[in-house]
Amino acid sequence: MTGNITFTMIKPDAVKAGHIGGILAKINEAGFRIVAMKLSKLSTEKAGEFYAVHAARPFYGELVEFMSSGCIVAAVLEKDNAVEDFRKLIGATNPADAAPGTIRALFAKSIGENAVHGSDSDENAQIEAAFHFAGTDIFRG
Ligand code: FUP
Repeated sequence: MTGNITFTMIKPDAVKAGHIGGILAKINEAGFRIVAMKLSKLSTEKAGEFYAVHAARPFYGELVEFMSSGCIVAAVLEKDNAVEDFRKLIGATNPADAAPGTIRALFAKSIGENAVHGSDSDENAQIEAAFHFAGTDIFRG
């Protein structure tokens, strides 16, 4: 079943702006099934661990501070070709470059506060889902 799930977070900017419902509606309309979901808040340690791959990048400190600045919604989504299809649905990292109608074009403020996370590979989808959810909290069809 690898390839059929992706991991997403609705980031603190979008949660604070009241976009949880709007973003979940786009996710459902695009044919993804929510198989795990929770409102959560990352500690700076957890945010740092999640984004460890970016530790050497100049924006890492701001990214960790932002991602631990408020609540997030973490979710696992199921669909054929989930990773690639979800990346299309969310649009480019910088909302200024995101295609019209994508989640980032509709809801994101800036490259740093860009409304949603989406896994970039099947391997990372598995790792990221396991980072946030116990296997027993994921309800795959
Ligand atoms: P994406 O996979 O589209 O989320 O983008 P990346 O993995 O390249 O970046 C992860 C997060 O780092 C982005 F969501 C926001 C942050 N970032 C910046 O703040 N500045 C940048 O120039 C690039 C990324």
